[in-house]
Amino acid sequence: MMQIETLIVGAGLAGLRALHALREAGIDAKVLEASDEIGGVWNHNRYPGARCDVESYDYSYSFSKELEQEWRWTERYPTQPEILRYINHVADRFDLRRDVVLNARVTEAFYDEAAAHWVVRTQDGQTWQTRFLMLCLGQLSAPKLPDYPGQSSFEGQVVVSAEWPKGGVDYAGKRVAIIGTGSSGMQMTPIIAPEAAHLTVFQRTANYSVPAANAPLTEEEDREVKANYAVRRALMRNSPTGLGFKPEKIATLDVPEAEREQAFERAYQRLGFGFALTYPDILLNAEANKVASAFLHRKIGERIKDPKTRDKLIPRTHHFGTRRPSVDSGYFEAFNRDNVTLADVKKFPILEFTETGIRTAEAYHEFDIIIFATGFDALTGSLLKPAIHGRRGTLLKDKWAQGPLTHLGVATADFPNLLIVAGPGSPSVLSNVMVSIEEQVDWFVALLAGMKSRGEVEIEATEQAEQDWTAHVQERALETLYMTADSFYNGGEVAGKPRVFMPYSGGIRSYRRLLETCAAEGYSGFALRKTPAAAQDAGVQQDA
Ligand code: NA7
Repeated sequence: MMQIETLIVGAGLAGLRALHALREAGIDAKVLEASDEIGGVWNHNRYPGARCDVESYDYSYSFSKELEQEWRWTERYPTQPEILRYINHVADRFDLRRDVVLNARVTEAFYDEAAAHWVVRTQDGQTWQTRFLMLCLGQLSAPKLPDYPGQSSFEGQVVVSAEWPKGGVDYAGKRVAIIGTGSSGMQMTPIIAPEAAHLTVFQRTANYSVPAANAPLTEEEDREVKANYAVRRALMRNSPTGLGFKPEKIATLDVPEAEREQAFERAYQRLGFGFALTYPDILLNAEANKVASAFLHRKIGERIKDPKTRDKLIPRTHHFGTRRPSVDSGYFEAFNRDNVTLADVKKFPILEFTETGIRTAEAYHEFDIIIFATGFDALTGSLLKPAIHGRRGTLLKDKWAQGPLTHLGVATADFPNLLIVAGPGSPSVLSNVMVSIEEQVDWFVALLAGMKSRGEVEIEATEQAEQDWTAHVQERALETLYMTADSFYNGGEVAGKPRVFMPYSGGIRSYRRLLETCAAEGYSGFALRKTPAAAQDAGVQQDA
C-alpha cells in the first residue's frame, strides 16, 4: 500500500493547481489521473471547434507572475489544443509530472474512522492510504448519453463529443448527425458543416448564444494586458462571476429604450458570456430578462435566412441565461448552407436508431457518423462515479440521493478529510472556474497547513452547517430566475436526478468572503480534531 499525506484525484486545471500549491506549502501530495494524459476535460473534449468561452488571459493561472508573463496566448478565446498546451507547459514548468500517476482510475475509497485516513483503490489494483482526499474531478466531465431504441445497432461511426478520439474523426464528405445543441454542438456545427457531405443537427431545445467576437491577440494587446495583469486579476476576483466586469448599477427597465438598445448592442458585440451582465437584474427579474431575451431573439433571427429554420432556432421556451448559453462562432449562419438541416426532435421525436441511421416521427435520415453532444451528468456525476464510503460505510451516492449536501461546497458530514474543489455548493459552473479553483485550492492549502501545525488530524463538516448552507444555496437560487427552467444547474434535464439547484449563485466575491470568514472564525461549521472522533468515542466507552 502506498502512503501519501494528500491524494488528489484528477489532473485537470484544479488537480495540478492543488498539487503545486500543496508542494509549495510543504505538504506531500500525489495526483491520480484516470486518463493516459493530464488536462482533464481539456484532454477529453477534443471535438472540432472546442474553445473556452472565457477569455484566454482570464482562463489562466494567477499564482505565478513569471508564468503570466511568459505564456503567449494567440487568440482572444483559447482553443482546446492551446489550453492543453498551456496545461502541459505548466506541468513541465513547475515539474508537476513526477507526482502525477496516469492510468489510475479511482474506483473506491473508504474512510478508516479509527485512523482518520482514507484508503483509496484504483481500477488497476493500486491501493493508497492518505490523510486527505481531494476531489478535483470537474463539473462537466461525466458524459451523459441518450438511450434510444436500437441505439447500439447503428453500424456507422458513433462519436461522443466529450470522448473525441485523439486521432480525430474523418467527417469530410460524410453524412453526419449531431445530437445536442449546447455549447459542444454549437461549437462543432460550423466547423463540420463545410466539410461534411451533409450535416443534420438534432435539436431538442433551442439555445441562446452570443457571438464570440474572437480574434488573434496582437503584440500590443499582449503587452498591455501583461503590464496591467494585477489590476485585471483584481477586477476578476471582485466581479460577480470572475469575468472581470460588473453590470451598471441600474435596473434594466429604468434605462430609456434607445440607451438600453445601445448597451445591449455593445455587450453583444464584445462581451460574449458577459452579455447577461449588461444590467444587474437580467437573471433576477422576468420582465428585465424578457427585454434582454427579445434583443437576442432579434439578433439570432437576423443570422438565419430561412424563416422556418429561424423560427425553430430562436429560443423561446426559457429565460436567457437560465440554461447555459453558448458563445459561438458562426453557429446560426451554418444553417444557411444547403448541406445543413435542423431536425426538431421536440416536435418530431427520435423514434429509433437503425443500422444505417435515425428515424424520427417526421423522417428517416441515413448517416455515416452520429455525434452525441448530449452533455454531462453535471456537478455530481463525476463525484459519484467512484464508490466513496464515509463513516459507517455510508456511500456518498446514497447520502446525496436527494441532492448534494455540503458545507460551503467544500465538504460533507460523515466524510471527514474529503475535500471537494469547484463542486456543488460552490460557484463552480456559474463562475470563471479558474478563479474559483484557485481561491478554493488556496483556502484548502491554508487549512491543511494550519491543521498540520496544530497537530489536527480530522476535519469534518457538521450536519447543521451543511443543512444551513444547502438551504442557503437554494434560497440564493430562488432570488434568481434559474429555477424557472430545467437545466444542468438544477438536474432537471436528467430523468431521475433530484431537481435542486447545485452551484452557489451568490457570486464569487461573496463566496470568497464566506470562505474567509469561516477560516477567521476557526473554521466555523467544521469540527477540527486532534484525535479522530471514532477514537474519542472509543475512549469515552472505555472510561465509562
Ligand atoms: P449541454 O449544454 O448540457 O448540452 C447538451 C445538449 O444535448 C442539449 O442541447 C440537450 O438538449 C441535448 N440533449 C441531451 N440529451 C438529448 C437527447 N436524448 N436527445 C436530444 N438531445 C439531447 O452540454 P454541452 O456539452 O453542449 O456543453 C457543456 C460544456 O461542456 C461546454 O462548455 C462545452 O464546451 C463542453 P436539452 O437542451 O436538454 O433539451
